[in-house]
Amino acid sequence: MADSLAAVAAAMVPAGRGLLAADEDPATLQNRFDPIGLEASVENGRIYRELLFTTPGIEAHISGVILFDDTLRQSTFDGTAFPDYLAGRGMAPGIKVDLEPVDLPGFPGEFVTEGLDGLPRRLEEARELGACFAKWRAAIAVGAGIPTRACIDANAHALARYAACCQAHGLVPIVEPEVVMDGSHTIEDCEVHTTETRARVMAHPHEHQVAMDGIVLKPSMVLSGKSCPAQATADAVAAATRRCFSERVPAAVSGIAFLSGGQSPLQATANLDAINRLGPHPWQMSFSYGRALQAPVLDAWQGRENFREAAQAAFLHRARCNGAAALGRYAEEIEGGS
Ligand code: 5MM
Repeated sequence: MADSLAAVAAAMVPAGRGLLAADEDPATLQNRFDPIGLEASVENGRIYRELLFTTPGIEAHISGVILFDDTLRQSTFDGTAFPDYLAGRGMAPGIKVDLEPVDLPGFPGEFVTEGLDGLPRRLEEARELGACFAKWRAAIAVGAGIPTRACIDANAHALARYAACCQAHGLVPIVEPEVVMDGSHTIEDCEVHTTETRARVMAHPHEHQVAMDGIVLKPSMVLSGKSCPAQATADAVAAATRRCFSERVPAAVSGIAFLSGGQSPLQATANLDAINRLGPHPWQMSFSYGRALQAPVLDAWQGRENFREAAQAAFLHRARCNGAAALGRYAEEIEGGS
């Protein structure tokens, strides 16, 4: 079992490819659709996801797709279940299994992600539906006096229990500790909090006997807070991110696939590229982007069938740029030609 988990995990982060996070819950999907005036109905969600998944050539850059529970049960227009469709094109299907972050009692402004109750049953069902991996996101907020050690530990503990449960049910866990970008904190503050979060998140799986070669780590990059007046350059982001993760994440971990977390699509690509240009490291350092891959697609699509091809071209282009960045080979010329 451990071997096959390691093989699946390695296949999720191969050289020059990364993951598409398309696991928005209905409320988040509505937020994404609001700017184009589209209702996030079940069918509109299905149509949009079909547009993404059926983009010609996308499998050259996308190794897997994280799905929301309802999408795992949906099909293409001609009746092929999405997990089968994705697997048939060499893209691993996975499922978001965390529920939502809820207030952490006693710690105002901090959250802990729920979803452990009933998790074994949900994982079993997801596996039967074709999922080969799962995802759980912990959101660590930064502000005055936060994050606290209690918040980081509560989330790290839940992530470890989730990861152990996934592996027991034959699914690779994506472990996603996100130090949230909202706020006016500096990149130096972010590095301190990301380092502490990484250390605690890496300690708990070990205690819970999680096989490290059977997980994919999905962290946030070390960034300036969104409203910090001094925004760090890509080189500074890369240096701080590499300091935080290089040599401190066990080499056995199959791969690191960063989230975009509210960076613009171009920033997310440039930062990933700068991280990979800083020389060799033990794992693939790739992407698992939601907004940074999808924002240009939604802009191009506008919810209109006649813009479908333009939307798919925008998706393919962004995926190609990020695939190049995962190898440290992104260049402005690539942006120019789609
Ligand atoms: C696609 O968004 C995911 C689910 O978000 P909700 O729980 O709000 O519906 C999210 O977890 C996502 O997988 C990651 O945060 C990465 O997305 P970004 O946009 O940060 O790259």
